[in-house]
Amino acid sequence: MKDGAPTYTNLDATGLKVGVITARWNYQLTHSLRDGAIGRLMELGVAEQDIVSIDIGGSYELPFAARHLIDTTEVDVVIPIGVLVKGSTMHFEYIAEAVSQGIMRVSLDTGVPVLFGVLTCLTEEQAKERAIGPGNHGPSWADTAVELGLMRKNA
Ligand code: RBF
Repeated sequence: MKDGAPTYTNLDATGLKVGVITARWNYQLTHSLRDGAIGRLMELGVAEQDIVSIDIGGSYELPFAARHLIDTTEVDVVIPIGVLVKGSTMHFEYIAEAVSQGIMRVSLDTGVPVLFGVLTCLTEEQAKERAIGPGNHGPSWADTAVELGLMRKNA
């Protein structure tokens, strides 16, 4: 566990329904993050049939897809997953800003927690370190999702 990362205890996610949305851009990284998140969700007791996992095009589409999942399924919490790598144009800045604002808006508008499972990296190397192997952020997103999902479900 890295310094500064929160630790959680007594997370029992039995019965929790979780949406996972994965962007296909940088798919080797996003799918590694997704697998890390889903593996941890199941360790915490989420049943396979209670995980709704869909793929979408790129990170920009994550807020819409999160809203769609919330409106059409019974998910208690959503983990949107994307990897943005800074390029030589302004796309990175526009997409990162829109996605972070959009995700927060969906979460507060619907009352369903939606995490920020988006890596915004300056280089591919940074992205790999955070998506593959021991630095994979997916499992810690799963911990956060379960904590918030239970908060809402048990309210
Ligand atoms: N989507 C990502 O998830 N990660 C990226 O690094 C990324 N870079 C992009 C760079 C350019 C120049 C463009 C045009 C799109 C990029 N996208 C990226 C896709 C974006 O999130 C979205 O799917 C498309 O713009 C279609 O709405």
